[in-house]
Amino acid sequence: METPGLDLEQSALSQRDNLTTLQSHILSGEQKHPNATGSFSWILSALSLSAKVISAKIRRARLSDVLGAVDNVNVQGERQQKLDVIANETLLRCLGNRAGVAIVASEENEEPMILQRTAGDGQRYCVLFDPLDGSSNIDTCGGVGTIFSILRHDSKASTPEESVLQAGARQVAAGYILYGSSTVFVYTAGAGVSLFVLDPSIGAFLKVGDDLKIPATGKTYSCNEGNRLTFPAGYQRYLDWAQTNGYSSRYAGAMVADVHRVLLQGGVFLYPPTKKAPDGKLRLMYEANPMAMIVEQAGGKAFAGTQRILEVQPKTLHQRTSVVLGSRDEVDHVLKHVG
Ligand code: P6P
Repeated sequence: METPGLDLEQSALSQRDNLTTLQSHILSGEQKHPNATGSFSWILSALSLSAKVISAKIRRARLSDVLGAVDNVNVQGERQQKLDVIANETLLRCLGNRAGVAIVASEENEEPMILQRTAGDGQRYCVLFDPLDGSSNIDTCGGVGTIFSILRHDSKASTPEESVLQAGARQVAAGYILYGSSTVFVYTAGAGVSLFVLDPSIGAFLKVGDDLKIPATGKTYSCNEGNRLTFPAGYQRYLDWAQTNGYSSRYAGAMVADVHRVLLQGGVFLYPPTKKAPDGKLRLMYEANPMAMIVEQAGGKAFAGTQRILEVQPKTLHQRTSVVLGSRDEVDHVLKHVG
C-alpha cells in the first residue's frame, strides 16, 4: 500500500487496521528471502531495542541528571553530551552480541570496531551509526535522533576501515529514529520506506506507514541561514530565488528532525559548504548516505554539490560532505542555481 505524502490523519491506526509491529514486519520481510540466515533481522531487532532504551533515557534525562556535557571531546572535536555517551554505549551493547555484525562504526569512535572475526558464516554486516544526532538540542527538548547505515561486510578487506568504506549505493538498509514529540523508527531495506511509532504503553514500535513518498514539491527550505554569507554564490542565489517565490524556512538544527519533516511534508534540506566547513559539515557515511537512501527510496533526490550522494566513493570513515536533499522538484530548483 503506497502512502503518498503520508497524511498523518490517515496514518493514525484505525480500529480495523492490522496491528503490525516492527518485529513482525522484520520477520515477514525475512520470510520473503528463503535463504535468509536471520542475521539481518537480528540487527534490526538490536536497533529497535537500542531505540527503546535511548528513548526512555532521553524522556527522563532531566530527572536522572544526564543532561549536559561530559569532560570529553569526541573524534569530531565536539563536546560530548552525557547522552551521546549513553546512546553510543547502548548501541554497542545491543549490537555487540548479534552474530551477524562483523564491524560497527560510530561517529563517537575514531576507528571502526571489529565485533566478530569468524569469517564466512552467512550474511555478515557492518553497522554504522550516529548514536545521537543533534544532541545539543537535548537540554532544550529539541528533536534528536539516531541514524544508521547497514552494509555487507567485505571479508576480503584487509582492514575494518576498508570494509566499511563503500559508496552509499551499496547500503543494504538505512534508517533513523527520531526522539521527538513521539519516537518514530523510519527505515528502508531497498523496497520502500516504512514508518513505525513507539507505543510506550506496550513497548512496541507499531507500523503507521508503508512505502512513504515525499511530495514532489514543497515550498519550504531548511538550512542554517546564519552561515548564508559564506555559502558559495549559487546557494545564495537559490535562497534569493526561494525568498522571492514565497518559500517558508524551517530549521530544527538536527538533521533527523529536519529530514523527517521533509519526508512527510516535502521541501528541501540543505547544508552547503561554508567557510568553517568547506567540504560541508555533515558526515557522509552515517548521516548523508543513510538519509540519501531513505529520501531516494521515497522518490526524492539527494546530492552533494552536483553529485548524487549515493555515488560518492568514501575515502575516510568520518569524512564530511555538503547535502541537498528532499522533494524531487525542490532539489532541482537548488541544483539549477548551484550546478
Ligand atoms: P549547525 C547536528 O550537530 C548536526 O550534525 C546535524 O544534525 C544538523 O543538521 C547540523 O549538524 C546542524 O549544524 O551548524 O546548523 O548547528
